[in-house]
Amino acid sequence: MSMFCYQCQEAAKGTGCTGSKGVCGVSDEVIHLQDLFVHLLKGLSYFTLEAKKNGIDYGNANVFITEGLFTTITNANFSKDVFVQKVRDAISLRETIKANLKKAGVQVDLTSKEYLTWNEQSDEKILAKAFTIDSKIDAPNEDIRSLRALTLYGLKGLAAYVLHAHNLNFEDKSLYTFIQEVLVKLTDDTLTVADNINLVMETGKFGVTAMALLDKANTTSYGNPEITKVNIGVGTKPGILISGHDLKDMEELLAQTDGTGVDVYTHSEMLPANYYPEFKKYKHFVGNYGGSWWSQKEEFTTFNGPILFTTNCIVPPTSTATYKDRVFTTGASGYPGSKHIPERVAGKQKDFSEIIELAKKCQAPIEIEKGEIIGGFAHAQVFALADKVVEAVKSGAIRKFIVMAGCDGRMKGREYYTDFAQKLPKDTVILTAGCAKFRYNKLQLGDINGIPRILDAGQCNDSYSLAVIALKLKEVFQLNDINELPIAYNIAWYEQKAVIVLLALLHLGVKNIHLGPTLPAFLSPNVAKVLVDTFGIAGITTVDEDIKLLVG
Ligand code: SF4
Ligand code: SF3
Repeated sequence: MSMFCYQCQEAAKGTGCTGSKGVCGVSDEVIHLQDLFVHLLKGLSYFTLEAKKNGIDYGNANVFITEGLFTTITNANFSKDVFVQKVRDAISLRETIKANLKKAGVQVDLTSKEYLTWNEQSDEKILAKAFTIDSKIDAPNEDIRSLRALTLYGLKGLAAYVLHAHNLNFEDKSLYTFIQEVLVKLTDDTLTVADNINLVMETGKFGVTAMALLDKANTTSYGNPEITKVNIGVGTKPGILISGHDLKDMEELLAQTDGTGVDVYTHSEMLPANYYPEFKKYKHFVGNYGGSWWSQKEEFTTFNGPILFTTNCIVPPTSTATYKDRVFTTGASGYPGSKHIPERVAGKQKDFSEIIELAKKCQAPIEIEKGEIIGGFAHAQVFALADKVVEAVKSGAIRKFIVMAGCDGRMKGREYYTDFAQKLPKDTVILTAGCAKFRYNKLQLGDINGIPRILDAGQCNDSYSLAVIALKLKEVFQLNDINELPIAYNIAWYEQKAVIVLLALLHLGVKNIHLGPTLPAFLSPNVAKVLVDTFGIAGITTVDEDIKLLVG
């Protein structure tokens, strides 16, 4: 069976990737293995929930299922061996929980559903089975299929945020249980279209909980992000470039490189690490190198030193890429041929010594740009400026805020976002989070009474901060509805973290979000219509038209 994947914005021809390779470079084997793995996670979730109900041991299923979903996010893990092993581990954990249930005399449903029972261990059998899975989320009704896709992809984004919080020892057990309940519900053919719409909305609700938890984990561990001028030039020492979203990895890399003569730079979604007080204390933390994820081929070449991926987005290096042997992965990320830094064992840090030793033998990075970018406008920092902001709105100095959070991507049409930012009237302020910002965060857009016209809250999960700011403004201006605020939404999406951010905003009651550069391929015409009719979701048109519509 041919692979089919339509989980990201790059889905081929706007419908889905088929054949032997996705547009992102993932192989059909990996896509099939991911589908088999998610299929088995549904069975594992079923038994885990039964065990929970009966107070029976379910091992590390909470973290295993959450981390498992995270590894299937676009551009996170390209390694066939990783997924073959994950399939094996899912089966073995499921069988252990089943045995525990049996021992305790609990009767469980052992129907013919094969994800509850399928049990093979050899690489060949696992791969052969993977190719029999229909990669479309299995349901004959196209609207149910579409809603299941929307839920599953949102759930993957949610799982990523829950795992980052877990890495910082912050947990909310109800989130693990919710993930498992949803996975089981995605197999329930008795659920109607209306039930599946509810499931989508519930996922948004738990998305808010997950982002709030991660916000608490990040700010408790590293302090509240503060206004920061981030250096985008280079130093004279060799460096390590750290990409992705995991701040625990950032912490341990900074601690282990301290005093070694090796500098640390952030790349893409790790840029906001520069805003945290706890990381700023390291003198060898030089700043940020390069732009967003898709420009990595050129930037990794000139960086000269090792690169550590803590999560997505990896672009497969070409066979002639000179930086290939300098790429390391850790956590949910993986790439065949790249060295993977194993998980931390209890009470110990991850061991980054191999990366540090390699860095010492490398040249310092080549300068590709100079100057500074400003960021750090998460909720606490914006609240500290609240008087100034409220005054600027009341006086009319700020006419409108435009939320331009989300993802960046390599599609040419995304130049739209640079043009849009540039052409916005000078009495507007952009609120951003996620890697979408790299389309405009180096433009000189000036400030309004000392308030920069681009306020970057942080990573994609820090979109939560933007929601907190909006709710605060609603309170200050004594409005009944968040939609009465002078805020418009023009969001860019690429992968599944943006899906959970979108569902979280819908749960908070935000209406009239514009979503681009294209609408998801997994929305059926009827589901798209529900989103348009209920929430006023729309696509993008031209820069001029959209500015007229959003700013007036
Ligand atoms: Fe295609 Fe996106 Fe799936 Fe990659 S993740 S195979 S680009 S739809
Ligand atoms: Fe970017 Fe991949 Fe989505 Fe965290 S790093 S936002 S695309």
